[in-house]
Amino acid sequence: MPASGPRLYCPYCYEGFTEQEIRFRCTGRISRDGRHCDPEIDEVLRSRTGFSGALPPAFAANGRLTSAICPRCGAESTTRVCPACHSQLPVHFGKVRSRLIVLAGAKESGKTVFMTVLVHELMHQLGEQLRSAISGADDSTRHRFASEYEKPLYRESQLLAPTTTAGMRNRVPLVFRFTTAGRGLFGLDGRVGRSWPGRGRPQHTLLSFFDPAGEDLRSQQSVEQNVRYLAAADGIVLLLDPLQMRGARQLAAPGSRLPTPGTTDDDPATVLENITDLVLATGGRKPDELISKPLAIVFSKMDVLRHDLPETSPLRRPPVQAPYFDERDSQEVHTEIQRLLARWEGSRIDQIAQLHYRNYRYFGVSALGETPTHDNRVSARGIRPYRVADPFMWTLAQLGAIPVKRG
Ligand SMILES: Nc1nc2c(ncn2[C@@H]2O[C@H](COP(=O)(O)OP(=O)(O)OP(=O)(O)O)[C@@H](O)[C@H]2O)c(=O)[nH]1
Ligand SMILES: [Mg+2]
Ligand SMILES: [Zn+2]
Ligand SMILES: [Zn+2]
Repeated sequence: MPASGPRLYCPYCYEGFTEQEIRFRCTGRISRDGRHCDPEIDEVLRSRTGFSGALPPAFAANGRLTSAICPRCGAESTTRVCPACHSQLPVHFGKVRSRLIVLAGAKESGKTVFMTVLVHELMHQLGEQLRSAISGADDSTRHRFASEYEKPLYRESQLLAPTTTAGMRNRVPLVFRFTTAGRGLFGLDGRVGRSWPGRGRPQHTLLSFFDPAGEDLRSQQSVEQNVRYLAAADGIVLLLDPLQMRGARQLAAPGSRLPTPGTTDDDPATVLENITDLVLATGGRKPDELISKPLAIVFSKMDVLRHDLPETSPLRRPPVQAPYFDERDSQEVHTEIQRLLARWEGSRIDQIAQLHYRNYRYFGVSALGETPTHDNRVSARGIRPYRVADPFMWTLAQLGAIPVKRG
């Protein structure tokens, strides 16, 4: 059978395949004629994800269908798995759009904290604001998010240990189902200058967040493992730590917890350069063409630099609370960061971005809202995020998944 149809990307391993190539996993239940398949270790799944439990076998069938008959035992199965890594695919996979959002950034730039706070916010206040709901798309995401991300940060007030390359498990992205109410419920009228598809009905989007270990992104060589992730990504959120920029570090509020001074590899401009080389390596464009993949360039830990901003800075005002993306507010933040880059000795960042990207935008966020304590715990005042949703909403708006309010 020829492999045809639109290319899909697995939200767990980011390999591409066609719908037809989707495989199934036997249920292991007894079939009508009394046969059944015993669970066994799935070597493909183990080598790709580290999962070493026993499961009934995976088998090939017509992946366009929602069920298939196991050739070994004759039982019907509706469990669809990725042909490349054998992860169980989320229920709506292939039928609803998936958006793969890759987080990138140097070691200690704040990726894990940012992702945890963003998802937590989407589950609570922000979800209400966007009239949306988010939930883990599989058991492993639900379990890992609650126990390894949310619990330490929100219940134990501990900042998370550096993400490591050694542990296989954290190399598997967390996959969420993000559901927004259709147009009718959004209550959008003349305020929003862009048509919005799928009126009235809920819109499902699968979101895959890959939170790499920063130590992976240090050198050109180790970064290459991430080429596949960047190639398949619909959007890239690059976290840069302003405290690794000489000009900004010296402006940090007294008493702020500063990151270990980095080498040139941790310098935000170098990080952007490395990522750009990788995106260029994924190909698909003429040598003189700009990269069109949306790139959100996010400066983290802005709480530490807030005191240095003028009263009128857009990075001091409360963020817009509305179920759409506010283009004007975002442009103002973008311009403000451009101004700050000069002050932080980071103008090179803007040169690299302009030279290579058609669609990039600057953001300033604080996941925690204030500096952690000296022993790296959340302050007694708790987590009070600032503008964490902006890069996410911009990326979704670029991908047509949420409405935009223009100037
Ligand atoms: N002031 C301030 N510090 C932060 C914030 N977010 C993170 N940090 C600090 O930055 C450290 C690193 O954050 P992580 O989210 O673990 O960084 P990471 O990019 O995931 O790091 P790796 O996993 O090593 O790549 C934290 O332990 C905090 O000390 C923030 O919003 N404000
Ligand atoms: Mg991390
Ligand atoms: Zn079977
Ligand atoms: Zn896969």
